[in-house]
Amino acid sequence: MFSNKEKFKEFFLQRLEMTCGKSFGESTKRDHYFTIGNMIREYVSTGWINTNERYRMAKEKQVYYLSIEFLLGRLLHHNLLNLGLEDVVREGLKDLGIDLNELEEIEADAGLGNGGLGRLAACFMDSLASLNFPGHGCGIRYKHGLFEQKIVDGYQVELPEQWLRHGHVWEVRRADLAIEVPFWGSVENREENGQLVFRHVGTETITAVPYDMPIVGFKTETVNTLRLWNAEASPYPIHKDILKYKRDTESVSEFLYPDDTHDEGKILRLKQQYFLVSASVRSIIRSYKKQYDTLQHFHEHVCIHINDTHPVLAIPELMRVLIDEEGMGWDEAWHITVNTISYTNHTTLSEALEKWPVRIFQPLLPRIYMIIHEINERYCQQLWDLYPGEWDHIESMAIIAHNEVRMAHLALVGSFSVNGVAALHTEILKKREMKSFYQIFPEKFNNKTNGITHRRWLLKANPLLSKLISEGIGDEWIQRPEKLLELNKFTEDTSYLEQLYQIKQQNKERLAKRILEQNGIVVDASSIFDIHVKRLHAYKRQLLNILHVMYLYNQLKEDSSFHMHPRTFIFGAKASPGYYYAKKIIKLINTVAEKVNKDDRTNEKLKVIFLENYRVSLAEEIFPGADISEQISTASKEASGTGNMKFMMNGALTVGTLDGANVEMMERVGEDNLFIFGLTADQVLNYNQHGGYNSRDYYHHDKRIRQAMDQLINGFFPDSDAEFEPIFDSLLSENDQYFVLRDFDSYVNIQKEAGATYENRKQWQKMSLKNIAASGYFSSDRTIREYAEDIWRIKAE
Ligand code: 26V
Repeated sequence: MFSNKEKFKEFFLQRLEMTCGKSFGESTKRDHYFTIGNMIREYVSTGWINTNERYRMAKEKQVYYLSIEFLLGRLLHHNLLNLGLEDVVREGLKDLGIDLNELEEIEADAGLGNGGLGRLAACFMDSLASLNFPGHGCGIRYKHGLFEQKIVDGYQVELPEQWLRHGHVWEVRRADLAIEVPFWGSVENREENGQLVFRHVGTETITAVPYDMPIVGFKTETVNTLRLWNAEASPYPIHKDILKYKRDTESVSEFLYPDDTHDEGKILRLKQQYFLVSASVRSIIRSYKKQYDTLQHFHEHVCIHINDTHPVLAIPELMRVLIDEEGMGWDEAWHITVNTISYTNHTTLSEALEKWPVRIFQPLLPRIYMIIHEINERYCQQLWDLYPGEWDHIESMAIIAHNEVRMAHLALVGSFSVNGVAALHTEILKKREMKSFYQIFPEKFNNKTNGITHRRWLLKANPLLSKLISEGIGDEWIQRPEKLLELNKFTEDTSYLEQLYQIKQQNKERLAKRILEQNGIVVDASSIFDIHVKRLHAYKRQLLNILHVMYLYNQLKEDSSFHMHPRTFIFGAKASPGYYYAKKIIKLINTVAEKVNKDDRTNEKLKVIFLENYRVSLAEEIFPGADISEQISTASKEASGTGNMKFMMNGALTVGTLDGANVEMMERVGEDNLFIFGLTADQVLNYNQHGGYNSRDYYHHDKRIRQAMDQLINGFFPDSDAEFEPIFDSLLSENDQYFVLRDFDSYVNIQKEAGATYENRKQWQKMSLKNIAASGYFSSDRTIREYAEDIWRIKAE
């Protein structure tokens, strides 16, 4: 049906009538979108069946990537591109008067994630399939993905996101493969043939129904599976209040990260985690048993990867199945479990390290709790042998202590591999955060620097640049992104550099158009587009950026000789609904924007834009239009960052600290080709350990800082009363935990240098080209190959 344009049109019109029950004349854009989507999904199904068949026959080792988040974004264009069908479909639709780009805009983002961790999972899915690895995803089919952000009066307002409202063409419901997941109840034990046997009774069960999505590799036959579990009421409920039971049950897959400030929310989150893990582990074992008679060699054929600690209950769940359902002894089950599970750590922030109160955990998951308790007992015994008498040390490493279950400790003990996501992050894990674990399990620790799929973030998001690259070095880079290095031969080629510049301008115009549509503000594409997009968090220091903007504004107002190249500061960020401070920063950015954009004395030079509802599809328009990429986290706090790589691949220059993967970006592109400033991780960690930082000194001795900070509280922003006092206090009375004031001067200087460099057009383009050339290393294809080889030990088909 896609062999040529004419055939495609014929099928399309036929299918439109069949699926929508309308004539072409009556049909809407949405009907067109769904028709195309359905056609593609069906087209893919043969490859999907064949891939599964191949995996079954070949008995190759499989990896399952368990993640509480999959931030996929839109799939129509992505699938067309990977299948090599884009041209036929675009041309065919054009003949019918339909614009493919408009249809793409109809698709809702599958936004089942909150930030880097979820987007990484999505990039990994693409690389696994594109490299023909037998790797599948397991997640939750949230009814509402990450909230939709509206900005009202400068404040963030959250609306429930509705990606499933019109149905989702890329999923297939597999009710026949549903799994019952038990909660609550109690554990009975009795002796059978001289062995203690456990039974979990009096449970309330939730039915996990899989929705499978095909993950289409780029120009390959491989179609892997992303299985998302939907929570539904059991078909045979024994409850009196059926409606309440149904509501409670379905709530498990209703929202991503429900509010956990109260016990009810905590229970729901823990339920989600066990729901994902139990359904996934048991469905993995179910397929395994179709091929193998015993589970004794399970770990040689299956790897279960846990993306951060949210799916860590896969460890006790696998133990439970092996012991309670398969009748295995503890030691054998433990051997298999530890050798099946691998774990990635994505953050060292202590507030993000999960801990569950035993009073919540034990009643909800009594059998799982028993198993964790036993794991802890045996492990603490080992610790005792290693560190006799050192109670405090043992307690600090225990899995259960102070009436809490520590999920990261369970992951460290129950897996064979623990990896960080950038070299610096892994070193910090080994030397500091997880030092005591590294001492006893050094062989488990390894680094896998993150990557991004260059197919979505360059080939799809930036077609103009992709074309120029292919004209320069051929199109082999699409299969082998490390070939982008060949672009370095153009660093002295004025004509090539000029084309690069023109493309950047066109992408900036496109972004400017989006800004005009969304914000009603005209921005000048000849200004520097300086962009800061990521989740809003104090450590990511959007505050440092906006204080610098305030400083520039003050300079422009006060010093008529102050020169700066015109700049448009663009922000995009969602704050967690309960994160009060982060929401204040959003309000501050919008308040500054309001003032600065309206000031006719300065707004030729300085504009501030807050793009609401930052998400994957918007990001795809933002990265290609960036000149400067803001990666300014307090050193040591950002585990890796992946936005930094997307900017780099699209030719933006980084203004950044030596944090996360920025360090490796610098090593690859050379320190002259980005703008590095601020404290190093060692300096920050040193301050944290030994003190010695007093933010007041910076407030008192630096006029620029004092002026901008005073403006937060002195009525400079009309109607804002005490609005920004918490920000002022965090910097002063709370001694500026993230070293914003400490790094301010060095940030101002590097920004000045970046501005001056931009005015040397050729120099800038040369640096930009070198960044694109060096970005190939940060393709997730490289990352996935490393995981496949060093951790999962899987082979490409
Ligand atoms: C964050 C949040 C925030 C919202 C409420 C619930 C919740 C639960 C867990 C977390 C931890 C998120 C960890 C994370 O996303 N880490 C990011 O992982 C990226 C991929 O490895 C990495 O590039 C980023 O540096 C790191 O922050």
